[in-house]
Amino acid sequence: MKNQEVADLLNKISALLELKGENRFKVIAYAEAARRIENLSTPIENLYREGKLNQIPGVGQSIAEKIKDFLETGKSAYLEELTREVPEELIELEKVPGVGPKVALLLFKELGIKNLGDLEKALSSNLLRNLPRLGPKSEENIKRGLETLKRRSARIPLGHALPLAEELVQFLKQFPFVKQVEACGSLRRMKETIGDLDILVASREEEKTMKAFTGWPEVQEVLAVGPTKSSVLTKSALQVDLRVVRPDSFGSALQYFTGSQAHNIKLREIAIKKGLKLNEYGVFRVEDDKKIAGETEEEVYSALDLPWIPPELREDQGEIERAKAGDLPALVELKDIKGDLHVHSDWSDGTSTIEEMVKQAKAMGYEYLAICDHAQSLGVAGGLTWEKFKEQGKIIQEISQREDFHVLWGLEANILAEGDLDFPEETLKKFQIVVAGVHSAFRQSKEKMTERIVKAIQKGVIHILSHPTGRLIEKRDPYEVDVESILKAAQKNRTSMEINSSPERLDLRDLDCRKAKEEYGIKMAINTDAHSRENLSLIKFGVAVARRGWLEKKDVLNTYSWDDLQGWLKKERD
Ligand code: DGT
Ligand code: CA
Ligand code: CA
Repeated sequence: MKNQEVADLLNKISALLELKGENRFKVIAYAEAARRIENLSTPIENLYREGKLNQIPGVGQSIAEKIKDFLETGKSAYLEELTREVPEELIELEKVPGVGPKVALLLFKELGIKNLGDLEKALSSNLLRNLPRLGPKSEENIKRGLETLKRRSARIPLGHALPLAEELVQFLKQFPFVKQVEACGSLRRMKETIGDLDILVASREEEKTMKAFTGWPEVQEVLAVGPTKSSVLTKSALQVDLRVVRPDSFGSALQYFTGSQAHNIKLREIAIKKGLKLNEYGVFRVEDDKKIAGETEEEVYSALDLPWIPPELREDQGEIERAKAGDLPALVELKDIKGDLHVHSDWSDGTSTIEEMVKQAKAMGYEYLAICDHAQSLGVAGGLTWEKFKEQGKIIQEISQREDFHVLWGLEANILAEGDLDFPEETLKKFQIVVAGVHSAFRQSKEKMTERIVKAIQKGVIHILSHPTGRLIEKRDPYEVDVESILKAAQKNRTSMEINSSPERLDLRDLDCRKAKEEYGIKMAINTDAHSRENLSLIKFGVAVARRGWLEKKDVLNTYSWDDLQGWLKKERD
């Protein structure tokens, strides 16, 4: 089905016509046709074959020609003609607050500015103030506009967005006219970064809901207010879109605005094949337009003969096919987690005592906790010598007995530049659990880094490889490393891969988790790497990554009972 592609093409043409300063009605006609086609319930190829393009509301002779050309050749001669006059990149430029189509064209014609980078350069040399119709004031406006756009377009880590979303949901719930509230979009799918926040409200009082929303104390700027949709910018520069629907459409709207878009497109195709129409208002029979579902999400999926699909899977990565076959994975849940296998204490660079960490773990309902402080080669993090570790081991044993709780005596060893570890294998084998990871010399070549980690794994003493790719989300790229080679070595040596739950790491990432499980049968350990007792609660982010990686309970090491875990840890030493 090519409806979306055709709609994108028409939207692009509309934007370029506007840039060229063409007749307003023509600009609107293309945008309107795009909107109609996007909401069409039949594949546009079929309408074309039956000679019925003209019957789509808003599609006249001229637009029909453009669609025909695109469907026949896979490209558009008209678009190409337009882009010879105005580069497509200018559409991006127009998004800068204060720029608009006229100014964008002016910037291009006078200064050859085509994109945001060009604009930034021109601004830094104050070139705009001398242009006709602009001046120092417009220049200042555009400068600020560019800053705003840059802030707005950066993706926000899930760890920052989730608490804010939870706060907003609680805030809205206190109003009696708000019947239901839910965060949707990429946040509900628990993606590691969030573009903007999408909030859905069920209410019969749209106006009051909008007032309540724009009155949220976190709001910095109201971007748009409409009857059913409003957008604001928070003080932390996150854009929030809010939609209001009637309660009987809440389920279908929740489904629609949760996305992903790719997942939704597939669902719509299934609906069409069944003679149904699916949109944010409900599921409708095409023949008589009768609504057959919409109040709950379960109902919507069920109308398409599908079981409810967990939001974390809705990325069109095979989940719909598996759902059809009744073969969806039973995803691991937070309540399945029985302990944390990688935390630090104030013996190295943590801020809580071992006892505080243990008390917190008990309060969370865990059965076990592994204290894995840094070792001597990591001087900056207060790494411990073997003597110190021995001393700590005794204390851990005492606390374990006193608290009647399984505390594992472990360490987080460093994989040094040449693939060696802080202590010889014989010493490492004395610990109950060995976690190891890269903490220095990040800038090696890909071959060197891969070789280094593989060599460390092959020593056969590492139970868990911590933060396997070393990335810091939106801050530091993963170090250059061949993940496949590491997974291969891990499979051979029965080493577990960590899913580091720290929201700035989330490492291993979702796609690699799925690969590790499906292609290598590797067990993952969802750890927090907490350096304080508060941070033990970050485990939920690791669980989200695991779920996005299709992991079930049996794939996750720290869902094991204490007995099974001990068995696994010992087996690794054979
Ligand atoms: P983000 O914000 O970039 O992290 O990603 P999402 O998935 O939250 O995307 P967003 O905010 O643009 O839209 C939220 C959901 O609404 C999206 O996942 C699917 C649905 N949606 C939005 N616009 C469209 C559209 O034009 N067509 C379709 N089929 N679905 C859409
Ligand atoms: Ca979003
Ligand atoms: Ca949005």
